[in-house]
Amino acid sequence: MQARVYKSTGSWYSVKNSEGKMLHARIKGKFKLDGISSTNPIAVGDIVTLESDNEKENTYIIAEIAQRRNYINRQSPHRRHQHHIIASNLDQSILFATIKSPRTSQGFIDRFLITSEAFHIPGIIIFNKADLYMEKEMMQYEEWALMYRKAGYPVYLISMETGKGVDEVSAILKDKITLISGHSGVGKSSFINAIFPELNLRTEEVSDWSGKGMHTTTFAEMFDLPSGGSIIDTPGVKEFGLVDISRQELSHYFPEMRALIQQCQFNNCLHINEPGCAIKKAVNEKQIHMLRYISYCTILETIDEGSQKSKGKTNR
Ligand SMILES: Nc1nc2c(ncn2[C@@H]2O[C@H](COP(=O)(O)OP(=O)(O)OP(=O)(O)O)[C@@H](O)[C@H]2O)c(=O)[nH]1
Ligand SMILES: [Mg+2]
Ligand SMILES: [Zn+2]
Repeated sequence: MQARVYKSTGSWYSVKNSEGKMLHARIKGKFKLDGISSTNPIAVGDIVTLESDNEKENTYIIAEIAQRRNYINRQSPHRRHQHHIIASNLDQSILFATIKSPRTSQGFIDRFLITSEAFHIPGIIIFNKADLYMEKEMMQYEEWALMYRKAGYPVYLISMETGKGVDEVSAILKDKITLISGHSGVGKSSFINAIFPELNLRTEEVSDWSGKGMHTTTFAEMFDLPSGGSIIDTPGVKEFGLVDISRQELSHYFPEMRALIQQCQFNNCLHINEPGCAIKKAVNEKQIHMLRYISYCTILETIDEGSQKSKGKTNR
C-alpha cells in the first residue's frame, strides 16, 4: 500500500493512504537511502510503501521510499556536515518574512532564495504583519518588493490582523504542494489557521526579548487545503545554512546574474575584481540591484571551499 508522509515526530510517522486515511507507521531496523547522509531518512512529503506491522493496533512498517522529485535540506544546527531533509516533492517554497516584530534581514531572505534555486523549487516571498508597518517599514517593503520582483520572485504583502492579501495568497496555493518557512514568530501557523480555521494550530505571542519568538511549531507537518493542494508548516529557522554550494556556483543561484554570466570575459569569473565582468557592469548600470550584489559578495565570503574539497575526496 502506498501513502504520503504528513508528519514525522522522530520514530513515528503520520502517513495518509490513497483513500485519505491517516495511519501510524514506523521504520524497522536500518534504513538505507540513495547515498544521502541525513539525520532523518524520511521526510514530510515522501511517498512510501507500507507493510502491515501490528494488525490489532493498526500500525504499519515503512518498507520503501519512492524516488523524490525534489527535496529541501537544512544543515543540522549541531553538526555542520549532517543534513536534515525538511520536506520533499514540493511545487513551491514560500518564505514568510516580517519588517517588524521580528525584523527579517536581507541576508536571510537571499539565503532562502539561494536554497530554493539550488533545489530547483520556485521561491515566493510574503511579508506579513503589514498592519504594524509605519512609513519607514513601508519604504523598506517597497524597496524590497521592487528588487525581488525584478530578480524574478513573486512578492506579497499581507496581514493576519486585517486579512489583507490573504485571498490573493490562498489562490497561489491551489493544487500545489507548498512549503512554508521563516523565522519563529513571523506568523506561519497564524496564516495556515486563517485559511483553514478548522485546523486550529498552536500559535504564540512573540514573547522573547529579541522579538524572535519561542518556536511554537516543533515539527514539520503537512495539511491538505480544502480548495485543493497541501501546505507544509515548519518550525521557525534562525539561519539557512547553504548546503554544498561552491563559490563558482553561487552566482548561478541569483537569477538576475545567471542570465549574464555567459557574457563575462572569464568563464571562471567570480564577479569581484575580474576584468570584463558582465555582472559588475550590470550593477554599475543598475540592471542588477546593488544590495543584491553586496549580498552576493557577503555570502561568497562565507563559503568555505577547503572543507568542500576535502569532503569531495572522501566521497570518491
Ligand atoms: N500584528 C500582527 N500579528 C500577527 C500577524 N500574524 C501573526 N501575528 C502574531 O504573531 C505571533 C506569532 O505567530 P505564529 O503564527 O505562532 O508564528 P510562527 O511563524 O508559526 O512561529 P513558529 O511556529 O515559532 O515558527 C502570534 O502572536 C500571532 O498572533 C499579523 O499579521 N499582524
Ligand atoms: Mg508555527
Ligand atoms: Zn563576472
